[in-house]
Amino acid sequence: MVGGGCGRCVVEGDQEEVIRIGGGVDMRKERKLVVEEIVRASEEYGFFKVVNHGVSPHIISNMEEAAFSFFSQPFPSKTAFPTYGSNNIGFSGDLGHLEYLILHPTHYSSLFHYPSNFRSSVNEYIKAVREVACEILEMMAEGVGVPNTWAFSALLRDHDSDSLLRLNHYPPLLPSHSSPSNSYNLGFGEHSDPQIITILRSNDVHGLQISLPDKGLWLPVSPDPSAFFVNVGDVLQFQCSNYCGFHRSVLNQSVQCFDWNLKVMTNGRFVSVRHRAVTNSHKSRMSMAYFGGPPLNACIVAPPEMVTPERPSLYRPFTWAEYKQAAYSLRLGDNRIHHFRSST
Ligand SMILES: O=C(O)CCC(=O)C(=O)O
Repeated sequence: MVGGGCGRCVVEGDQEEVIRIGGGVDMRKERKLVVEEIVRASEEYGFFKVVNHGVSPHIISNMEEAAFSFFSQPFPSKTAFPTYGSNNIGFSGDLGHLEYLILHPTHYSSLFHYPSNFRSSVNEYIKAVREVACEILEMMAEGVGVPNTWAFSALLRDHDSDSLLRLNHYPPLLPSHSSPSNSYNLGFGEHSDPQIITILRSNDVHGLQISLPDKGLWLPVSPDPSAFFVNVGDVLQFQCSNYCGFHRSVLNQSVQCFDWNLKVMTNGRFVSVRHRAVTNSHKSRMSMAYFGGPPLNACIVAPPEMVTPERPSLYRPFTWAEYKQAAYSLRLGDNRIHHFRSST
């Protein structure tokens, strides 16, 4: 169990492995300890659980109820919403046993067609989880020694931040529909999240699995509806981010100061976690993933102070728009980070 009470787990297949990851990160603990735990987990797994995160259970249950009620509509009503999808994930032929709805928090007009109670549940939820994401990013910046701790979080707070909320509904899989050749059926195939950070939460139904770096094993993650799971995204793995000229004027900072302040990176110090969701349950599973992304024209580039002869820059500079386009044109499980390595 990742981030669970006992910190032990059994990995799928015949091979059993007990892995010590430790309990979930308790956000109410002394800040210094929280920072250390977050950095360690981000370096080792790119994944951790946070408890005592401060988001009201009321906000969470409203969002979950709104999501269940959306998915309980007849199929033709759901397909009337352009960002609703089922079974097809992305544009490259990936399939999964799920239905989903994508909501863009910064484009409030995209919620225009939804009932007002749905809209307010979404807006409240996004506001609350974005705060959690920003707080974590500020601690990460502090932990890796970035002088301005808002360096990462500013990308999510930016008016043009390309963040989104994805609601995934995995209906119960009847035994007659499950694949006889597999001990599991894929709800959402293996991938890493392209953005900076993901704040993920599910109802009390199993399904999420993470891949352990260098071990080739899948680790089932016990659900905990009172907690959030945090995925390090690809951009945070590379990251250093630096806004383009447009943003300089928006934030009204001196260019020199602004460049310095927003130069943040992990240059491969953190890893983005590969994960998947399986449907081996007879219960409906609902997951809600907030993906914190930078503005489209944010430049992702390693800053000189993090690049040394011993640790040369791993990735070439690129914009988030460029990376996003690559991510969307490849298969879900493809290694897209590889295309942005300095040597290619
Ligand atoms: O349902 C889950 O737990 C994972 C969902 C996921 O990986 C995604 O939406 O990208």
